[in-house]
Amino acid sequence: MRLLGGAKTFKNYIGGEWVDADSGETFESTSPANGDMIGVFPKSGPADVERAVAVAKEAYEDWRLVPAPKRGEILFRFAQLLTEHKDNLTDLMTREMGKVRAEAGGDVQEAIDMSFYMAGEGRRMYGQTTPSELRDKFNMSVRMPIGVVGVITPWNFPIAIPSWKIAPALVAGNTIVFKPATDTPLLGERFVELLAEAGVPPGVVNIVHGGGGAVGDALVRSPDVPVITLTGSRETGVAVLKNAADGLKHVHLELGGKNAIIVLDDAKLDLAVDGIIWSAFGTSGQRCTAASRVIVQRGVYEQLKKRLVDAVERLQLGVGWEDETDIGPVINERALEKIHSYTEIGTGEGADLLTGGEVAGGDGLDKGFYYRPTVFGDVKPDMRIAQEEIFGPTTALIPVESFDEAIRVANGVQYGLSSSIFTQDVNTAFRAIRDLDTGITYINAGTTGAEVHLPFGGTKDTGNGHREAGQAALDVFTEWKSVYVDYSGKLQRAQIDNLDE
Ligand code: UN1
Repeated sequence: MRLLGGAKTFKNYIGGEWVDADSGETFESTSPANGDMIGVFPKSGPADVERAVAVAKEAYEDWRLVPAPKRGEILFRFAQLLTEHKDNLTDLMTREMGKVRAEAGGDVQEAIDMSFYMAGEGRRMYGQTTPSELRDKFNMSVRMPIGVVGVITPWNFPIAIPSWKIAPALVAGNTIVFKPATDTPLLGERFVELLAEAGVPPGVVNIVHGGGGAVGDALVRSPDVPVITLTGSRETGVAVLKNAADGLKHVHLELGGKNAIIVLDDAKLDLAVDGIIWSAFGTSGQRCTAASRVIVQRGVYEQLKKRLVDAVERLQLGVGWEDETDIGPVINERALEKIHSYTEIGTGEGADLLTGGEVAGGDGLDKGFYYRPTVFGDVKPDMRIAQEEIFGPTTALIPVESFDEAIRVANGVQYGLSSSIFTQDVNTAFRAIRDLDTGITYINAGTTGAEVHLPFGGTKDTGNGHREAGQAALDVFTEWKSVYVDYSGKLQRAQIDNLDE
């Protein structure tokens, strides 16, 4: 096993072997916290993808026949290995991705939970048995694997999200070509190393490093990859869907969010402030589920604004591996520029910049990409900062008069991932559950914190109708087969020969 420290050169893993990119080209991974070099990785292209897809296709012929409980046992061992390596992976994540230690540990834990959960699916993967309309006939449905799955993952949950896709795909009997984000290749590589150590046979999981344009696109267009699963931006999702259309592929997309927390006049304000801080600024706001809007009923608006700004100004920016740090860096310079451009947009639109709004420097922060947690007040629902995904530590306070207006504003965006409401009234809470048009709703908690055994995903432009996590994930990675067994010994025609019964 490779150890961290010093710049090491890493490879693709194809057919059970560690290999360079066909072109011999490389790219570097550096820490967003302080610029340290993390490693050098193969800059792969279509030829590498083709090779990986070919071995994955071949490996599929055996893997699909391995009993699902046995496939599950390998995932169980993988979950145990993740547990053993949790500290090490957590530390690496604070360096390669930048999130703070507690959150990095949560990211790894999410993968442990998902792997144990999907290991159990190896002994469930329930189908249906139903009565037949004819005598001496037996009906059932079973889940069948599909083939090679192209897995394209983002950098913000570099261990958790690969597990959301790879664990269910594997237990169902598919094989994998995995392209991790170029900002977090080492975490992707460690993930695959541990899967191999857990006993995944050669060719069943392959990793090909490189950019979306070269590697991702080749996967999406490959005729031998019937399933693509992507977590990324709306723009990438639309391009993937278009490029996969000619192949009539199964495409699972988990895209953006513009998630809102509603705070009503009867809310417990300190609890709401805690929920907002956690959901808006955790992972430096770089979650699809981040709360980038806070919709506040007029009666508590001034009070909430004051308490929130006070709390935000106490947050400590720094490197993720120091215990006193509350907020780590954002992922790279491009992100920093995008986030700052939204501060300018918000100010230009006439929103009230209450705190933050600048790149943070001093105390060694200049070596990384740090942005001060930013809160805008008096934001109008149609302003760009209240409509577009920023993916950074910026949130917008939107005052409203009533519950109905709050729901209208919350739903008035193109995305529909997560939502939350703070209220003490149980009737109001249930109305919100009914009326908020999102895939996930929290009552008296922020917009983040999904657990692995319930469906994860969203409505509208957040995706294309699929869900990951829980049993719903199996729908992405399996095809239903309906089976009819006629043991009457004669021809019995459905819809025709049962009419006399
Ligand atoms: C994401 O941001 O893409 O509920 C995933 C949450 C985490 C997962 C977020 N458990 O925020």
